[in-house]
Amino acid sequence: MHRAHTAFSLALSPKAHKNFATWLLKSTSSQQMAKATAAAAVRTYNSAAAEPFANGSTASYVEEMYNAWLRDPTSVHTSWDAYFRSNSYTSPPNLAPVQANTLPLTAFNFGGAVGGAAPDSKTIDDHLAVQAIIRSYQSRGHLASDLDPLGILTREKTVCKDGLARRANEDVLRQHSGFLFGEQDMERQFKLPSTTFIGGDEASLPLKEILNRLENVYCNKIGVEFMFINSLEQCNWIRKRFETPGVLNFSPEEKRLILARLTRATGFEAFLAKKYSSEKRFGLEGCEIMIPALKEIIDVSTELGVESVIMGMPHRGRLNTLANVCRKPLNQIFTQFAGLEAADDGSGDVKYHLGTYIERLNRVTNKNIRLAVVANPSHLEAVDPVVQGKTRAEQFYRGDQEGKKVMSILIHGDAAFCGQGVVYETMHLSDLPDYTTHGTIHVVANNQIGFTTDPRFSRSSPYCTDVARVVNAPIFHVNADDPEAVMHVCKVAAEWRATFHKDCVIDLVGYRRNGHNEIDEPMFTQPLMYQKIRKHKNCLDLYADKLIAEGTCTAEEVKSVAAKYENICEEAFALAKTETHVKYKDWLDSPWSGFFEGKDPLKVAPTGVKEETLIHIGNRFSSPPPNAAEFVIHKGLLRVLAARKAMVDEKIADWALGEAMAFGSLLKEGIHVRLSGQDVERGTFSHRHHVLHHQLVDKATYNSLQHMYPDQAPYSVSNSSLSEYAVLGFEHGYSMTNPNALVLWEAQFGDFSNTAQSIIDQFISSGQSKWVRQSGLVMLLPHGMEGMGPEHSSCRVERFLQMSSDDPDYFPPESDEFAIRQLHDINWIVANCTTPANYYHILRRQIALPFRKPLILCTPKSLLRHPEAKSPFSEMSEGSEFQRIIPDNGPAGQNPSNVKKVVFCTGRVYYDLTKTRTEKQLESDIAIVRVEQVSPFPFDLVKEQANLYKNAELVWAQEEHKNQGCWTYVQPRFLTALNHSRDVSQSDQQSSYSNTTNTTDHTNQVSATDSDSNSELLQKSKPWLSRMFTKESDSGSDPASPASGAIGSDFNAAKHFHVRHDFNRPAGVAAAPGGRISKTGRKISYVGRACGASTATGSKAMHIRELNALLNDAIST
Ligand SMILES: Cc1ncc(C[n+]2csc(CCOP(=O)(O)OP(=O)(O)O)c2C)c(N)n1
Ligand SMILES: [Mg+2]
Repeated sequence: MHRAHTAFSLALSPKAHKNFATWLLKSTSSQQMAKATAAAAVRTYNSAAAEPFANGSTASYVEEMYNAWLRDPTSVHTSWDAYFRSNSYTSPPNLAPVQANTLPLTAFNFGGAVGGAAPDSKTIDDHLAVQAIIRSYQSRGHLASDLDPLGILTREKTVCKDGLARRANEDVLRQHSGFLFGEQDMERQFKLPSTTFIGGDEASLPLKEILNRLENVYCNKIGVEFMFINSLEQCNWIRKRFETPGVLNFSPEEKRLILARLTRATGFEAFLAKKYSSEKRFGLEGCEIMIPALKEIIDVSTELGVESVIMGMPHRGRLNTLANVCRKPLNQIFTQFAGLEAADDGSGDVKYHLGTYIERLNRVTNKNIRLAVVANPSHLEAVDPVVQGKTRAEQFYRGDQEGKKVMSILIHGDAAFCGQGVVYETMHLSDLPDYTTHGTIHVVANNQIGFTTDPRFSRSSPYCTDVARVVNAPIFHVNADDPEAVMHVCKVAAEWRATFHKDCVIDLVGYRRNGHNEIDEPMFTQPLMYQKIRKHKNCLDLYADKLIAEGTCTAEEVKSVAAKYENICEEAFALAKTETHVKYKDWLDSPWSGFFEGKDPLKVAPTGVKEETLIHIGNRFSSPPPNAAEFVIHKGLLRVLAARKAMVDEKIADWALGEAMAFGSLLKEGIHVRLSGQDVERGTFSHRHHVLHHQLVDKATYNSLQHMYPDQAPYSVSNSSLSEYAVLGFEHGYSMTNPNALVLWEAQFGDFSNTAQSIIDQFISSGQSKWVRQSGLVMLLPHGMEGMGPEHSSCRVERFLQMSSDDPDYFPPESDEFAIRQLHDINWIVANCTTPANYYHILRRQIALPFRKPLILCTPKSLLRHPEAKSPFSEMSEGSEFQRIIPDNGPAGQNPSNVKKVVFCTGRVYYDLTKTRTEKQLESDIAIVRVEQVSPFPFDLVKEQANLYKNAELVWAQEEHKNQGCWTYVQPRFLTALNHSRDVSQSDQQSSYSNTTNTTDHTNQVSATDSDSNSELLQKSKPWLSRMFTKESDSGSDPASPASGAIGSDFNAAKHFHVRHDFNRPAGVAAAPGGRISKTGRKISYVGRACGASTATGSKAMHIRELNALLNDAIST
């Protein structure tokens, strides 16, 4: 039905009508054709043509069909039968009687093979059927293609009426499966429609040949899914690439190259299996063709202009990719197996997660290429958006606006590709103007299993790749045991990307020869599949046999290529043995060449700027576009701009202005600023308004921050797709590329960041520790309980704080460099600013630091418009800086000895507290101190404040519940700050978020306890554990460690925890005996809500009651 309907639809437009006639007529003389098309053209202008439905010859033909069908449904072709049955056809009033000026089909003077007469209905039916069959193959041929190397899913061929066995079955051909053609029709010539290229130079072919060619193209080792693509041009492009005769012919040189690459891929796994038989490596066996496949994609892309490829991939085949695609030195890879300690900072990661970056000559294209594999966590697919962000950033910095020079390749497992939602979320970034990377090639290493689970139980979609259909990406399924088919698909994929700059997917259907890892037993769960696998020859052997049989190479050559590679491996293996340490820096995926060199690692550049700069930015930010007369701005926004201008004139800034000052001044200094997130252009709370929209012209916008200075850096602010996971991952990736950029992601409300939790846990908080990779990404998280109910109240700051790596029990040495050393040592910064000026400074400090740390910033909602939450320009101009703590500057601060109570707090509750204090007239009795930078904890300033108010009671007041907010983080740190001591109850381990250590993976550490040598290893990798079992008298100072350490020239923090600990110990302060100092000094108590399960109450009245209670409690003496 669909086919017939399509044919019919084609008849509707004059052009389509021509097409229709063209394919129907086998050999019409040009004159006849001209007559027919002229008639069609005339029809365009007659009254009938104005009808929205068909007319003319086709219409009358359809009507004839319809009438015949009404009389006897079996008298018409099954396609017409189905069509009319579907009620899709309604006879329009103008169809009968036939208009006098229309041309019935019989007016065509058929010539050539059809005898120069009007075609009979069988001829037409047969042509329609052939076209429908061609279309069926194109649309659904993949359903019957021979994709499974194990043959488990491969369907048997069926014998057609003509006696030939074919794969295309009912699923493919539907109503045409038992089509009317018999053997007698097989030699009949059929005109080929313009939507097929199987004919090559031939305009018509015998039916038998048509079917054979279609079988070969669509139901062989490649299954192409593309007919859902809405663009006819793209569909035709793909048809041409697969249907043109001879596309799968490879030259002997090409074949030998494939064989050589496959030999390396296979040899690498075999070598590792031989040398490290009990190690997990997540080998590629069963899908080794992925390596030549990636190389082919890179070769073709390089040939087409790509200079840099950024890859993201999971565990499977990762080492092989590093070795044979990136050409990472084999000895560096083998060193990872040796369980060596690291020579540099960081806790490291397991070998099959590490990234790399390599620049090398592509020998095939003779062009230089950069290859990066982005380090990834165990969380499958989490790296996808990170890779995209990094790619986008690299394109941006190279001015590669169309993605011609930089591209990304994402490699997936079959189970993860369909199972993980972030794949879908990432796909949806693919065509967004500010997020597109102009086409990603996705490669699925489809081994038809996920750990122990069959696809039958892990997905509801027919293919693991169906998610890609949503973005109209063509999907090329291919049997991984057919190297030439795979190479062809890869070539097409690379050309597709270069032509259309859209995503596409290669589904390499292979198998997994071993268990999930090399130690797993797959027969427990997939016995039948593995019986087959055990008998199945590997791809290399199959291909070598084929090439030998056809005479492309000899058995000796095959052997010698393999032996040569094994030699290379042996040499690298010997070299690896001489290594004593691994270096994490060798595994860095985003080196920042030049950034660290020549920098004083303890120097922060000033963050205040000249007042005239602030005024200039303020004036620009509050002005309409230069063509204001034509640009119609919303009246409400004119008021916003006017209010901004008034503030600038008064030299004060509210939140939005403070932010604009930070952005504008950085842009002036050549720092690219990129802000992304849901609705960030306006701002969720309608306070930002960076993009002004012309009220009468679509897409006419003005962004003043892009027009501050003629030579400024680019500013980009982008409303994102409604995804946190992918977008935060993307921005993290973006921030990895260039340290000289301020990249910010804003959550709509802070709580929504939890849907990006894997990015936060796996990348942002632990990335430097695991992968020596730094990022200065800023997360803006609206936070604060304002009676809006439990949602939207909390960014769950307690979780971020719990992941902060500063030691609660350790007071670092006090010096002028206290703050910067703390920042250097921690994994990220968590802050909650109460003033626009401090917000401005902390943003600028991100760039002023000589290193990069992620910044987690609780941002306000009501403070955006709070009359007191404003800062004078003097707090942002030269000489001013970020205040980690804002002391009480009122009567209490001026007369500290009279103060009875000091209330420490953070965030917006400060304004409630001061209001209550004023109401109660306790300004001299109670000091309120704001902790603006919560982590790393300002031990030094807290101590200073506590000393200032010697006689006062100390409390921490927070609006969040006791088990939430900052209390659990600040409490032990307050005790340490107040008593300058270490806690007794903790063992000696310094906090560190990344919970793996150095080079040895966790499993090995656990099993290591079995042997003496291994327990030594354990002691090395977990010194705190061994210390727990030493006598107290042994655990004093470590004579080998310096009493105080200077940061080395390369500014790596001391590499091992015990060294770091001693390095941090204040000079002259001896370690406490056994680390046991009891805390008997001052205390801090908690004021606020009790513990709670939800972040806030749903009742506004209750919220106010609770808030008042805590304010009363805090502000009382
Ligand atoms: C988000 C996430 N959930 C669960 C796991 C645990 N896990 C590791 S590998 C794996 C199976 C992956 O299967 P597939 O994607 O097909 O890749 P394959 O291992 O078969 O190459 C699972 C469930 C994980 N790593 N990440
Ligand atoms: Mg799998």
